[in-house]
Amino acid sequence: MIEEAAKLLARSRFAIAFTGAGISAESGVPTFRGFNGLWKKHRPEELATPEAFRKDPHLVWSFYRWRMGLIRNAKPNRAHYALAELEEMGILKAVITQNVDDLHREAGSRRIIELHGNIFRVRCTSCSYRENLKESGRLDEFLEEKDLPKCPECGSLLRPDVVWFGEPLPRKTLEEAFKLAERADLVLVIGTSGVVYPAAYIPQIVKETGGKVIEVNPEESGITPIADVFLRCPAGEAMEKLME
Ligand code: BV8
Ligand code: ZN
Repeated sequence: MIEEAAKLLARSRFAIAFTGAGISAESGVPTFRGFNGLWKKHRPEELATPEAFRKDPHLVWSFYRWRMGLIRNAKPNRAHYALAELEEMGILKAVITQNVDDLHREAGSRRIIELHGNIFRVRCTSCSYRENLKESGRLDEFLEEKDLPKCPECGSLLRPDVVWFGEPLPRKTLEEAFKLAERADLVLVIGTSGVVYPAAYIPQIVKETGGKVIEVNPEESGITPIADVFLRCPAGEAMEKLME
């Protein structure tokens, strides 16, 4: 199977990657399913919503501060680095990710489409203020804070700059991702359960426009039925073998 996947990759003219929480599992970042009950008995789907934030912003902010703390200590793994290398080699044209953990950027990928935002960016609930806490160097102080973070421009409540369940994805980002999927003749799908929409349309668009689908996942997923090659193994191991 690996040989077949390697052949498809070598023959591709416009390959893209589509990644989910599973690619960061080996970096120690729990997947959404991995979280269940992990954080004070809450399920992420309950917390990653505008309703939860309206009802109890303290609870949602402590969930995101806890996750930011966890993710900032995580390092990219072999799978992230392999995608950055494939981009270097001119084989991979872009990484479209559902993840908010910044690990593709840390691994050196350049063309990254973050469909669901980035956990290190915050934005104001009223004005257009946005801040990337890693770039502004305010991440530590932000994580130590216990109070609700306020906008330095207008004093309103700040929120994580991620897309919550029930919220639309940024139109421009989604359009760019769909255009890449239409152009792609191959999509490398790594570590996603393929149940979250509209992100999960990406591999389907590649398939419908005549492209090939290679999936890397230790379990079957919503994408497996359309996969041309299904590598049933963890991302790090599969990507290492693919790069040999
Ligand atoms: C939208 C950012 C419409 C936040 C995320 C009913 C009510 C309300 C909405 C809906 C509904 N039914 C459907 C919907 C739509 C909903 C949706 O799809 N829900 C699902 C749950 C059914 N979608 C939305 O709400 C989207 N918005 O539809 O808006 C709209 C339009 C106009 C106007 C108004 C509204 C927004 C979805 C974005 C949600 N935000 N993240 C944050 O991170 O805090 S999504 C979040 O969950 C993650 O980003 C991830 O993408 C997703 C799933 O989490 P996981 O399952 O953990 O991760 P993943 O799916 O990647 O699965 C892990 C996989 O890895 C597994 O398969 C596992 O086997 C594998 N794995 C494990 N270890 C490894 C591995 N693979 C490789 N190697 C390993 N080592
Ligand atoms: Zn503001």
